[in-house]
Amino acid sequence: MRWDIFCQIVDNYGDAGVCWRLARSLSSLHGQQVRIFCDDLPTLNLLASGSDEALGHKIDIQPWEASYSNARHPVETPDVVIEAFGCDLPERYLAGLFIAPIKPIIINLEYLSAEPWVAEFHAKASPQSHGIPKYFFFPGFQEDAGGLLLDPIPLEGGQVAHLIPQSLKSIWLKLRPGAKRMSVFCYPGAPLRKWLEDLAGIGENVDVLLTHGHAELLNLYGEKTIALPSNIQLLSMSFVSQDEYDWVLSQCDFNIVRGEDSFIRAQLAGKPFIWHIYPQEDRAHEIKLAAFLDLYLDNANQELRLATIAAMTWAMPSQWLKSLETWDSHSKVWRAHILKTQGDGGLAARLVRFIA
Ligand code: TRH
Repeated sequence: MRWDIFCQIVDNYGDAGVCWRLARSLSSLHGQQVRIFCDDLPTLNLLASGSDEALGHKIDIQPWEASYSNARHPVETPDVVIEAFGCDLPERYLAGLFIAPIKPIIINLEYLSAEPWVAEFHAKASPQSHGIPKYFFFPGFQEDAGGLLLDPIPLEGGQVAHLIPQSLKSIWLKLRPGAKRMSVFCYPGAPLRKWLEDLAGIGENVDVLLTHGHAELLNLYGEKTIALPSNIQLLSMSFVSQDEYDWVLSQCDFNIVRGEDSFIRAQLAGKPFIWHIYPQEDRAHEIKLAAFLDLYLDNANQELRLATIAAMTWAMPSQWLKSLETWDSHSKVWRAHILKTQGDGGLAARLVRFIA
């Protein structure tokens, strides 16, 4: 089937990251024909770069405007149109669909949430005045929700430790044997400086991998640069491919992630993590975080519950790092749980089945 994915980039990398990961899955795992219309090609190409060549050719990346039909090139009517994160389809593209002999199905792909109400709204029709069938599709953890976008499922860290990506070889040589290893991918509002200073106070050797742009966040190269004792080594990474980022997450003892896609990747890495959830004015993000922790800590003991909730609400590491080992084993149980509940192929597979 032919799929048109509309990807409107609000900010950051997630919109492009999720759309590219979905396109990869539909194309490589489900043999679908995929076209992406995006209003910020440099960001999408950044996320697409690093994926294997063959795939890059199979997925047709187009600028947003290319979706407007014109005299010379009427729209090739797809079978499915995805409005990623509820973006609005261009009027001129829709007009092309109105005259199309065979109408596609429109899918409004929503943001991921662990909140229980998601399953109620999932797969519900959204009647449109133009008569083209449209449905809500809610990603989610619950059985009767739209599932999680997991593809490609990364191998467990231990199995790939020796496969150091070329782009990371120079950094990996600087890592200290026996030192704990952490990666950081958070929003500017995180109390990162205070957090690292508190971590330093614990006295352990920790190598901290700062993902792209976080060294600047810490003003590492500016005047008031952060002065940390030598037991903390800060290493600044460039932006790596999605699969290389998966590898980094799998090789760390602890990860700080954010948004939506890295949030899922951290869980698949089977390692303890902080989810720096995308802050929303009405503090709705706090309810989203609590809903996830209810699922994530469902069968956790009191010590781990308190440690994880403290960490995820930015309590300083000295208050919870002692529970890291317990948390690590819990993370592996949670990874297995995710893979089991998404054993049907997760979001991409459920989408294909929903359309069939
Ligand atoms: O970049 P984000 O903060 O994206 C956010 C969220 O999607 C949020 O839901 C949305 O509302 C907001 O954008 C507008 O975080 P996220 O979702 O983790 O996306 C980051 C993507 O970048 C993910 O696909 C992983 C990828 N990535 C790399 O490929 N290489 C890297 O080096 C890093 C650090 C990330």
